[in-house]
Amino acid sequence: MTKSNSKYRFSFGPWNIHEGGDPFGPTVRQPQAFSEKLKLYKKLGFDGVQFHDDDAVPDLNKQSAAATVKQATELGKLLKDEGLAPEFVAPRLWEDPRTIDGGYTSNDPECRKYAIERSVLCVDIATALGCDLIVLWLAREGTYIRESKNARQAHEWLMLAINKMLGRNKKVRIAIEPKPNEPMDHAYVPTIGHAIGMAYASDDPSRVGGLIETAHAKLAGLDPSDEMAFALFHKKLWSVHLNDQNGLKFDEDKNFGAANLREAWNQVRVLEEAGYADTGAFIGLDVKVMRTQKQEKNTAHLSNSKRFFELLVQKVRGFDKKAEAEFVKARDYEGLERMVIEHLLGV
Ligand code: XUL
Ligand code: MN
Repeated sequence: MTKSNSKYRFSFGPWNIHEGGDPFGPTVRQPQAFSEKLKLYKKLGFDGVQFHDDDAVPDLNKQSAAATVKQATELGKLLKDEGLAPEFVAPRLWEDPRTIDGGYTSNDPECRKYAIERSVLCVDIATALGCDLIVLWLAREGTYIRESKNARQAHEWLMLAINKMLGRNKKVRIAIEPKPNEPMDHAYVPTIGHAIGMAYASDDPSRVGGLIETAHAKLAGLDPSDEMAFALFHKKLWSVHLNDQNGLKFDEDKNFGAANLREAWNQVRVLEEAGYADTGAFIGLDVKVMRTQKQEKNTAHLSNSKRFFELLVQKVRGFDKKAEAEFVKARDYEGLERMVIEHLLGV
């Protein structure tokens, strides 16, 4: 159980401050340099920076591994000077021409080789940054049509890639970020149950866990708080991407709590009950500002989502636990629901 004075630490990725381009229209805001974005973290109340490998080292495909590691080491020092922690590094395996058909599960052995090499380099980047967590969002590891890949074989290839990363540095942990679809029709490892199944089959189950994104769980038709509880039961919830999602459509990355406040409350409730704040893991956000937002207010989604989370923490801590237990004992769930809704409405 999280203590009443436990403090949460917050993180986001530089891609969360973006220019508003979508598949149907161009960008609508000016890009901001990474160095400018870094200055915003503390101002907005965030202590952790989430990275893709090429957020940390933009030219990594064009230079030697040694130059990449050197650049990452320098960035690690800069972060330290700013009082920021690198939360995780994620290999970006979905933009290169060699990953058109996926990386680890591509049918082309040369492409699979590239994906593994890049992932091993990602481990080196994380190490140089002073960070022990790799996040794996398996973007294109899946299919547009079932017949294009052998799914059983694909899981062997996924396992091979995970084991290669585990072998590269014995201190590194891997958190799989499951998502059921988009950009693929069906992605492999669509839920946290699948991810944890992979963890136990790996060379070192103690170093493979998960990151749960609210929107991804909802796209799988699942309740995000139960997904989190499942991972917490296995002691494998190593980060979260809190956001929200309005039904089954594209991955919206809406503000935390903005589509379904009660589901957000339940996510906070599960994290509080499990003592998440005291594990030292971050509350990561993966939120997109609305395309309509003007340049000068392009970080409102970050401060707002953080605020909604903190207000819900207060709500969870202020809930009458004794009355809750009495309703449960009496099996009066109508009464319990009324108390929850009134509490959320501030009645
Ligand atoms: C994609 C997604 C990614 C991961 C990091 O839907 O959520 O941004 O969080 O690679
Ligand atoms: Mn995410």
